[in-house]
Order: sequence, then structure tokens, then C-alpha cells
Amino acid sequence: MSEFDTILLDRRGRVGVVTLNRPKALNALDSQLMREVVAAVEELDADPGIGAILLTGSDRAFAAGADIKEMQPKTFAEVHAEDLFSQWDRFSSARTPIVAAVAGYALGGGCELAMLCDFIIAADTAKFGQPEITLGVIPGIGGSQRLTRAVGKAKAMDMCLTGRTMDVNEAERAGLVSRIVPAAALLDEALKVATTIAEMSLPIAMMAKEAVNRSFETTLAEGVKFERRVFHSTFATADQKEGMAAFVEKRSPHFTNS
Ligand code: CO8
Repeated sequence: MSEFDTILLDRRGRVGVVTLNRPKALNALDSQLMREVVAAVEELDADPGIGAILLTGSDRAFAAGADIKEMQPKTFAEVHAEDLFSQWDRFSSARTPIVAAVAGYALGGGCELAMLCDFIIAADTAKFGQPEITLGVIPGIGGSQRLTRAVGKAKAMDMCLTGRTMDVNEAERAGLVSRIVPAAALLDEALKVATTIAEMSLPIAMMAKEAVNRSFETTLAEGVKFERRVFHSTFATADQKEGMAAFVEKRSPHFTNS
């Protein structure tokens, strides 16, 4: 298992838990933390013993954004040459389901990182926002695109143009968050959800993730066609045979990820 300085990586059964760990900077995403999160997720994604990934931060902050102090001196030529933030495309290529467990601040790049996950479970303390405009920039890790798809144009424009934050109740009403849990129970609840996913057939969970994600990239007709073809292909797996046999025989399925 790799060594990391700015994150913690833990395996809890079939769940890989990645914890952002720069507490003094409220988990601001500096280049090292970004490199380590992407590396950890790629490592877990390649591990057949892992069926789900849980990404979390601290009680106070999931992440308070990209690291402003690191970005401040950069020139246009530098951010363009390094294609700053393009490494997140590798995070979103992960096929293993990724659940975000968010408490406290999820601002700017922190909100964007939560949205890069497949869904968000939030503590009642969570606050979401895209305050980049107050710094003279705009979201740079997909916020203008993913927030708009998650909450619609009215709220996305409001948040990106005023920089205001959304509390967790508004975030859930708007569809940004799938569930709200008491802060003290966040990790346990999120781990239970991730474990439930990890107990499903991994190839089938990957297909479900791919099918849902396809809806963001294509027309309804093409998406439905894609889904049907993937649905048909589930019948080529042992896990479809086992899942349906278990239902008929009134027992729990024993998936073998094959
Ligand atoms: N970057 C660097 N350091 C940070 C960040 C950050 N995003 N957020 C907090 N910190 C640091 C603070 O500087 C402080 O450090 P120090 O003790 O050394 O002064 C420490 O974390 C604690 O923070 P505060 O003292 O400010 O804690 P408060 O509880 O008073 O406030 C807040 C918490 C409200 C979260 C406040 O810290 C804050 O507003 N942070 C910045 C939030 C923000 O604007 N985030 C967006 C950043 S930009 C971005 O994410 C995308 C950029 C896309 C650009 C595209 C370019 C290509």
C-alpha cells in the first residue's frame, strides 16, 4: 500500500476509505493532496478486493477549496502549461463507485471534489458553495458544469455569481445531496452505505455507474439504447445467474464478481 502525507488510506473490508488530512488548511487542495487523492483512488480502483470507495474529510471541513496560497502567484502561462486541475479527469475515470461523506465546508474545489464522487451523503453541518468569483476566478474543477446538472440553472447561477453558500437542507432539496445524517453518525452511516454497495457484484455496480453517468453525456434515446445493451450484457455474468437464482430460492445472493 502506498504512503501518503496529506491523506489517510484505510481498507475497511471491501471499502477503501480515503480521508483528506490537511487539517491546518481545512483540507485545501494543494498539488500534493490532489496528486495523492488521484493516486489513492487509482490504486483502489485497480484493486479487485475493493468494491466501493468512501471519500471524506474532517468534522470542520470536507475541503475549503483549491489551495489559494499555492495558486496566488501563478501566471496564466503556468496554469495553462500545467493544465491545472486536469488530473481530476483521472479521478472521474474510476469505475468503482465512489461515495462522498461531507461534513463542514465543501467550498470551491471542495464542492467540486464532492460532486466528482458518485453521490454525496452529508452531515447536518455541511455547507456547499462555489465562492471562486469572490477571488476573481471561476470554478475550475467542473463546478459550473456539475453543479448546474445537479441543482439546475437558477441555483447554480445564484451560487456561482454571488459566491453564497448553501446549507445542507437546501442542498438536499436541490438534489445536490442524497441523504442528510447527524454529524456524529456521518462516518458510520456512510461506511454502511459504501459497504452495501461493495457487497453487490462489482462488475454490475460498475455497469450501473456507467449507465447513470452516460445520461450526462448523451441524448435520452441514445442513453436508453446504451442502457438496454448493458442490461443485456449483465446476462453474460455469473452474478446475474446467482442474483436471480437467490431471489427464486428465497435466500441471499452470493456474488463472485464474475
Ligand atoms: N486555500 C488555502 N488555505 C485555506 C483555504 C484555501 N482554499 N481555506 C482555508 N485555508 C486556511 C486559512 O488560510 C487558514 O490558514 P492560517 O491559519 O494559516 O491563516 C486556515 O485554513 C483556517 O482557515 P480560517 O482561519 O479562514 O477559518 P475560518 O473558520 O475563519 O473560515 C472558511 C473558514 C470560511 C472556509 C475560510 O477559510 C474560507 O473562506 N476559505 C476559502 C474558501 C474559498 O474561497 N474556496 C475556494 C477556493 S478557489 C477554488 O477552489 C477553485 C479555484 C478554481 C480556479 C481555477 C484556476 C485555473
